[in-house]
Amino acid sequence: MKPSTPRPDALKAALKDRILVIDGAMGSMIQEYKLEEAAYRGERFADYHLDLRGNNDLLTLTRPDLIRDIHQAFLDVGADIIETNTFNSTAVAQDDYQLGEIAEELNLAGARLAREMADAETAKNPAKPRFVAGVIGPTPRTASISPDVNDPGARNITFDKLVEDYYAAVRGLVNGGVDLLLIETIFDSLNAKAAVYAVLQYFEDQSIELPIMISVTFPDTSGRTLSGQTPSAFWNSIAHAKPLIVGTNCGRRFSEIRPFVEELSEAAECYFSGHFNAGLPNEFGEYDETPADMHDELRDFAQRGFLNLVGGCCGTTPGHIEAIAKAVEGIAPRPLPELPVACRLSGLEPFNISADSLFVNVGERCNVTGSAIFKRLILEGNYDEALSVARQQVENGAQIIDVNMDEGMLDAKEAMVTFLNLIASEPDISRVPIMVDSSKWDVIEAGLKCIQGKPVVNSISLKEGEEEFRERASQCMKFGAAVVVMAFDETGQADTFARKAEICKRSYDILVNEIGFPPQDIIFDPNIFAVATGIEEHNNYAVDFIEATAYIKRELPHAMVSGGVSNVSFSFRGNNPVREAIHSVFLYHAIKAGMDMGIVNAGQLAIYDDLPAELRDAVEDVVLNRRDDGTERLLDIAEKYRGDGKGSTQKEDLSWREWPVAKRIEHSLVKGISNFIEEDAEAARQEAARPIDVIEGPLMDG
Ligand code: THG
Repeated sequence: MKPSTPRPDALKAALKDRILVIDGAMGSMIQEYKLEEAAYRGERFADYHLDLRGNNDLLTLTRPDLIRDIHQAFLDVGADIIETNTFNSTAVAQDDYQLGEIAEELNLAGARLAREMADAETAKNPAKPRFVAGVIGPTPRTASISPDVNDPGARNITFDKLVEDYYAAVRGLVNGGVDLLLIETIFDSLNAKAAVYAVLQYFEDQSIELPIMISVTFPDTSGRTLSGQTPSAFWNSIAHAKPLIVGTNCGRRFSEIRPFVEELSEAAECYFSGHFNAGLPNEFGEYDETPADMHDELRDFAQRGFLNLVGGCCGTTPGHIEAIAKAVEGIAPRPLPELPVACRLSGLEPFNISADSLFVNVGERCNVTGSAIFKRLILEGNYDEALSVARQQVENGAQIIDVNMDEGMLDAKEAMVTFLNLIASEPDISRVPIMVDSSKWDVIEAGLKCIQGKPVVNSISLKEGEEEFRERASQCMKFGAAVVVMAFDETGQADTFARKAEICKRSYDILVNEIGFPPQDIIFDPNIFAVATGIEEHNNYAVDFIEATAYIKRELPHAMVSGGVSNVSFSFRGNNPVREAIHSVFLYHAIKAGMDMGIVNAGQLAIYDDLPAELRDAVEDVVLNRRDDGTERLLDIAEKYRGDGKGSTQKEDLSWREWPVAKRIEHSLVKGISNFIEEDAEAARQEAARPIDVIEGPLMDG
């Protein structure tokens, strides 16, 4: 990286010092001029074959005088940052006027013009430097929402096209001299992730770095983005950009969205901004919030310590910005929060895993090699039913869903994309993060391009050498994905403790120390292999995994450990009760050693303490490799527990319903049984002196 330039440093210094002010609306200011078609065309487009009225970004070329005046008006009332007139200067947006090819030129010209204005102002008063934010708009298309209500998996823009267009926009803005890049008015986090990808790729290609600002829109009072994410889920999706500033703009009036703005401010680890509309346009297309309204609301918000940067969006005039600047004058800026280290994933909702989190269940069933049913559904093209496999897992407690389409008979890439796009339109599934599972990198990449949340890549490894490993890990950083790293190197899969430890350590050093991968986003998988196979060399596999887990948790700070739990019991295929017992015993010991998460059959995990003692002891001998004849002894008793092979060691035993109510509640909570909870809570309330006693008594005990 080249050393950063003086202006970004001055911007950072100013942010430390005070609440900065960003300008108001460009669009609604232009509207005030009531321009006719001829004004938009100017000389250059006088004979253009399409109407150009409304293409505001074009005015940078055809009416630069007017754009200058607007910039000047906002500089005059004290704006520290002015925004380039480039909201629609992406090829896909300009294509509405068949002007995609001048998109980069619009960015370059927009940036130069704002640069010139800001520099002239700074020259007048060097004590108050003015900055230029290069605006990167949302485009008229959404990458994670279908344009067709009858076809929820359809899309009218791809991630790749967005990256291409954003990349050209960024090049124009940077060449025109902007001080920071502002990805704004975000409706769909996947569009924003494409913009981030383009920016990071451009920085990498040019060996430069500029501050990034990212600003999301709350279009209604649901507390979600248009694409359905909560504020903190949104933060998790874009945090990999390491923005200097995150915030919100446009959308509803501040008072209507304040709680969501506060949630975002609390989640964001960087500086925080809000540049709000003067309300939504009323029936006459006018904005109702007066400068005085915005002054009072934002003064209060700043005083409560939420703001580092403030300004206006649609409907805000220089009058509004003057009032807002006065409102925050002298108020201390929001201090940068210090949040605990965590792996911060998201679907529509955030899912944060930190050192004191409980074990995380990753649903294994959406896997064409791991489930005969799922495979049949996908091969038949029955995606509706396939979605219900995903839904069931979430209902059964899966906190992440693994998706794997690696199957010879299938175009894995296409199946992955189809399934993920369909999941995106099912809020009860897509509220959880996705784990994209494939042995083919192009399938993983295709999957990542469909996911607006922060997913997990499953997996990368040193199998094909360091160069490819580094390359894929850096890709994950640009996509904003956590990553499963298999204990696999150039010579093969690690099967002993020593090899597992050596490979994980080497992988960690490359990731963390060489390429700056966040260690909390690394999930090691030190290989769960089947035990009790009859082959003596396999007997210590579970022990080796458990010891490797302890090593990773001890020696590789913040990294997590996962594994495919059902692998361990492959030799008992067809005998599910025994398989579940093996999983339960394995997890009991692996979790004690520090295992953070596992790919499991969610909802089919037996509870260690509930296993019949005989079975548990026999399984434990095998898992912990405690005796040479462990496998034979387990085989001897396995048939007794087989049942119909499908069933579970947890037979529907309702004898607990006879217990006292407090014990019943405790039982339900521990087992995650929801069927009786209303009935029991009500029974407990009737027995209790006060309702709060139910909460503080049996519920807390449970
Ligand atoms: N590590 C990582 N990823 C992984 C694995 C791993 N992904 C795939 C796999 N291993 C984890 N997922 C499964 C899914 C299902 C089964 C095992 C592992 C399984 N299925 C039954 C069987 O094959 O007998 C069910 C069959 C059926 O229902 O048809 O055991 O280790 N990083």
